[in-house]
Amino acid sequence: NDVRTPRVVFVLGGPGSGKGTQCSKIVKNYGFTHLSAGDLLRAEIRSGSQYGAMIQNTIKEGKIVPSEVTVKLLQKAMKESGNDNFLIDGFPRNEENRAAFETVTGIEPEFVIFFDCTEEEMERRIMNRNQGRADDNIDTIRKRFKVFVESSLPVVEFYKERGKLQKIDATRDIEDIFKSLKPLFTPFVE
Ligand code: UP5
Ligand code: MG
Repeated sequence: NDVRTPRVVFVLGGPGSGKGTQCSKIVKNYGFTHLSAGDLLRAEIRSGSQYGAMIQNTIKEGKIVPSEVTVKLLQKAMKESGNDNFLIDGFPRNEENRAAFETVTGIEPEFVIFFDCTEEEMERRIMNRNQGRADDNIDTIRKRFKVFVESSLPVVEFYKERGKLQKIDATRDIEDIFKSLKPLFTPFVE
């Protein structure tokens, strides 16, 4: 049977909460493909896409790119991966994202991880990152926090109400956080 339904885990959390860091560790140990929606959008800017300027401005303002663009990029990356298990990092960021992904792909997440972290700690982590991201400046960081609280936390709440949320204390060190994630993924390797 070659019609397999992909298994998806959404990885949510504020800017700098450690989504990318923990996804890399999960990938190494549990055979998932990591798709960071933010990374896909940044690659789309570099590719010279017709949406490049729009995406760049949206990211600089800390706002959320329209779903049709992001969902298309995610779908394409899923197809190209040849894998069936996906960690989707930093998506869905609002109700529109959530509904569009479900409608277009027909996929509902197995579960949803939420990295719970204080803004003080997230700000410290981002300001120490130094990877030249256009949104890693104090002005844009404040905007990202505001959008996260107003638009993304309601999505976290949506999955909590459906019993799908795994809330993780993300203020701890990298290894301690990973230890709490392991039991969530061991069922997938058996
Ligand atoms: N670090 C990580 N874990 C640590 C720990 N436990 N203790 C101490 N330090 C830790 O980590 C951030 C930094 O902290 C790193 O230097 C790391 O070493 C250290 P990282 O793992 O990179 O955190 P992450 O949560 O991935 O932070 P990121 O900045 O990537 O989160 P954002 O959600 O802000 O960024 P993303 O790339 O997802 O989105 C960027 C923008 O793209 C959005 O603001 C939006 O404009 C746009 N976007 C959309 O419009 N739609 C989408 O669907 C997705 C993005
Ligand atoms: Mg990231």
